Amino acid sequence: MKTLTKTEKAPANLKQYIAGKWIEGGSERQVVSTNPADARQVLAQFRCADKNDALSALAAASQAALAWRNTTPPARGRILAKAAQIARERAPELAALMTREEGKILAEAKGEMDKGITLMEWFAGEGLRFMGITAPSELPKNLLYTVRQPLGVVSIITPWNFPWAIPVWKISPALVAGNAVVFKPASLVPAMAVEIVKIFEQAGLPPGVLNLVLGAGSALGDTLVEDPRIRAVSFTGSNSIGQRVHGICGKRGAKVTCEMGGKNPAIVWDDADLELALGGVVKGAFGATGQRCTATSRLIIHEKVADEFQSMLLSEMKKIKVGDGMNPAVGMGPAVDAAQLKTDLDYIEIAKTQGAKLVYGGRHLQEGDLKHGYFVEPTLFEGVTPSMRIFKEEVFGPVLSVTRVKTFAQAMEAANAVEFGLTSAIYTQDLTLAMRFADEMEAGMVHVNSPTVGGEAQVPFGGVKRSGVGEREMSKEGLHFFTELKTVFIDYTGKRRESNLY
Ligand code: UN1
Repeated sequence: MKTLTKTEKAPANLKQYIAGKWIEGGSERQVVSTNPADARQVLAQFRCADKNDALSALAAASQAALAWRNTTPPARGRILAKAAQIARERAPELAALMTREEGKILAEAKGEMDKGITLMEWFAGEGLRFMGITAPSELPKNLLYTVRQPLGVVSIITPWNFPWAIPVWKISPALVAGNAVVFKPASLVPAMAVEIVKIFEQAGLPPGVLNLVLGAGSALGDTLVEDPRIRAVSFTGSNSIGQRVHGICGKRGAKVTCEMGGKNPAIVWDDADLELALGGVVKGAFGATGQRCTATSRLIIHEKVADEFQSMLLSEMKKIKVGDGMNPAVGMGPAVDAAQLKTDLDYIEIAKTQGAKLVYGGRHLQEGDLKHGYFVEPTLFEGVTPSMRIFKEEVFGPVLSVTRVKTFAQAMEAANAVEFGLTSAIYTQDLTLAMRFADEMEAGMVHVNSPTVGGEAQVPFGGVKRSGVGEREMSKEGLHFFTELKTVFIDYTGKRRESNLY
């Protein structure tokens, strides 16, 4: 353990939240979380939860679920509305915490706070729209209707790259639907997770309805996926883990949604407004240091505008100042940790070895104070072909590869030539091409003249192919995932029926 200098704030000592109590984790393992922009800054530390803690959290959730399911959806929605209000008041402070803990620049952290708050508000409103249908019956004097009911206990497993918005967009629908939650965030962002739970606690959520376990997925994950009390698992993270989670849930018949990787293309066509495309591609590729599953990682460009666009891109990339995201002049923050930095640098080497041409960037930045963080340059490769790993595999870093094409058919073939299918973009003024793209693109989300990133509370978010399995997130679909649908038949004839048609 390092000694603190006088000016340094002592790192927060984080706890688990089980059955409404903040308790020390039972594992011997201690995790220390540091600022990725300057790893000398220790932000927080915690003793990990062990399997027994996960089981206690499940027991607490099972117990609390009984009373919680009998509260009304509007009442549950009001707790979410209150949480949204608290979050809005605390947004500036929480955005700063997010930047220190995850590394994204402050403007992006503020954007993420806003997005999560909107999601809370939207799901709060869903408490008043918790509707089924009524349907006509084949039989006279029969009422047919559907009702949505809570599942019971659900587990929510979240990544580090959106430490506020992703937990919020899973926890909010789970709660308003009447479920009790065990929440396991990524170990790299524990402080943000604790703040999320505190907000719900302060908003009046009863003890046991939301439980937090902090610790490694390798130690807790199996319990939080396999335990028969868990009726649904909502996971966002890597493909390897997602496939495992999906397999286990499938076997035991639990609901599951896994939101996984992406290798999202942006097509820039010869008639595109190149300035508009430039803004979108830069934001999509280098925003959040490329650490989002919606990042633009493949630029597929018409050869006629390729030289011009590439030189525009280059001069824009040179302007991106890399550094500590708390500095307002900085345009791109660090990789989240040493392992992600290594992955970025490894992929840059692989791309070179496989014959892609490095046009810009590619270096680990270590000048001056940067050496204390995990900084890599925004990076551009050209001459990338669909057989190269840099074309096919998710890097999760600020690395963009360029592929030139001559025809729209070639562009579509390249765009769809990967195993992922999360999101996509096309820049064109041609309505026919835009519509063909919307039809033919194998992705859960399609953008025309806007970047691949982002999503809105009221519409579904998620992907096809290896990017996702299970229900979409956000919107009604995101809420419905956390419910069981029941069909009710009420016969009010009041006398014996001679025959039943069905
Ligand atoms: C966004 O692009 O704003 O992990 C959301 C991710 C996605 C969320 C992206 N689940 O990057």
